[in-house]
Amino acid sequence: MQSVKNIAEVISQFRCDAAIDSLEAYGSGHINDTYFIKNISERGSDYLLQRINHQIFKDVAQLTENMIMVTCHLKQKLMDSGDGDPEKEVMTLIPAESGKYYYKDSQGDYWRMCYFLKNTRSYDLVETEKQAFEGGKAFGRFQAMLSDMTPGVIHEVIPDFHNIEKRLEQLNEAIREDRLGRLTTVEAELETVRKYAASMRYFQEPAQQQILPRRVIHNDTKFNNVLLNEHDEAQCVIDLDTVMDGYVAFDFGDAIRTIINTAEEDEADLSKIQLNLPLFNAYTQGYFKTAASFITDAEVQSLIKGVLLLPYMQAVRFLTDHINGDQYFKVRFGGHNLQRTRAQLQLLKLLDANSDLLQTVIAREMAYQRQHNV
Ligand code: ADP
Ligand code: GN1
Ligand code: MG
Repeated sequence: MQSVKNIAEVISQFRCDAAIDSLEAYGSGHINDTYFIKNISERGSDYLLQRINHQIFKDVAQLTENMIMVTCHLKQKLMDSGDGDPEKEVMTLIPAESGKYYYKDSQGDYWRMCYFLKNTRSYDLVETEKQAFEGGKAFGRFQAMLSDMTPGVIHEVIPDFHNIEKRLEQLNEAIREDRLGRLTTVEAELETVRKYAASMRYFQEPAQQQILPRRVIHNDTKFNNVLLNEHDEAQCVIDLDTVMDGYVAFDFGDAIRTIINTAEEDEADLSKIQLNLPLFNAYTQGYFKTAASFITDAEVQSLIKGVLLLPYMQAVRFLTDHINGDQYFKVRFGGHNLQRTRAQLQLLKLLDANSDLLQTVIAREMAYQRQHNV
């Protein structure tokens, strides 16, 4: 945690009118540090300041360039269509005095600032079908608006981010090193990971790679990365650090991972992890409402594979980090990453057991959208 003095100094480096009333640590992300800056004046803007995790995002200039490219593209789309408010529906970065959209302080930490969108909120756990439906609409629309962006223009700021082969290699590397001697305590989890490995290769297969278009996607569609307004309507997709090329099923799967689960991502009591099917139906409906305009049949077929892959990949990443000594994800207690791993593997088992049913819902909702010609 930074000192408030240091943060005030950082804030002064950005071109904003913030007369600070209060400053509070904000959000529940696992990577960056986020602070909410409340303006003294009710009419003035509030801001969000973020310390970028430079260990993970090694090239902050490229990371920022990605964000600018994506937010400009989205704002332009809204302006062209006249359908929406670019200020409210797309995040806006604030330039620093240097003109760059980030600032490096004397300690070598990187910071960025954006407008805080008033009267919005995000949810770690989805509460209602309306929220799920609106979340689906938001992420589907986000993909739709980026679907004409040329893949390849966005920097790959974290290489092989959703490449399961590489993630399993990283796990094997951690196992070989076993720096902290944790291996003997994770045998059951490793067995489950190995059992599913072969079935998780769908997006690695040349046959799929030929028919599935690479697109600019969000890559971190946890439900708390969409802001809903005071009426729980979709307003803005946030947390654009990981926007990179990938398959649309990754975003669908990662969203479902957090929406369908009745418990938190790190639930210790595995019996509390259940599938909330009405929320799945609602998200899928909302998603196709906005994604039907661009998504191909092959992509629709692949969505269920994303639903299984993303909790699996997340479990592999949490387990790797646990074995490595918790170097990547923030942890709140010893064994946190292992607890997260167990929760994700439990979720995966339930999703796998119900995958035919989920596939039926996907096909039904897509057919409905096509019939109603949207
Ligand atoms: P992290 O990488 O830590 O997840 P986020 O960019 O998702 O960081 O921000 C953390 C939280 O701050 C979000 O879940 C959301 O509640 C809130 N937030 C982020 N950006 C904005 C914004 N522009 N306006 C209002 N709230 C925001
Ligand atoms: C991290 O920062 P946050 O919490 O939005 C991670 C995602 C994971 C997620 C799991 C850059 O996202 O990939 O899915 O935790 N971000 C990065 O909750 O690794
Ligand atoms: Mg976030």
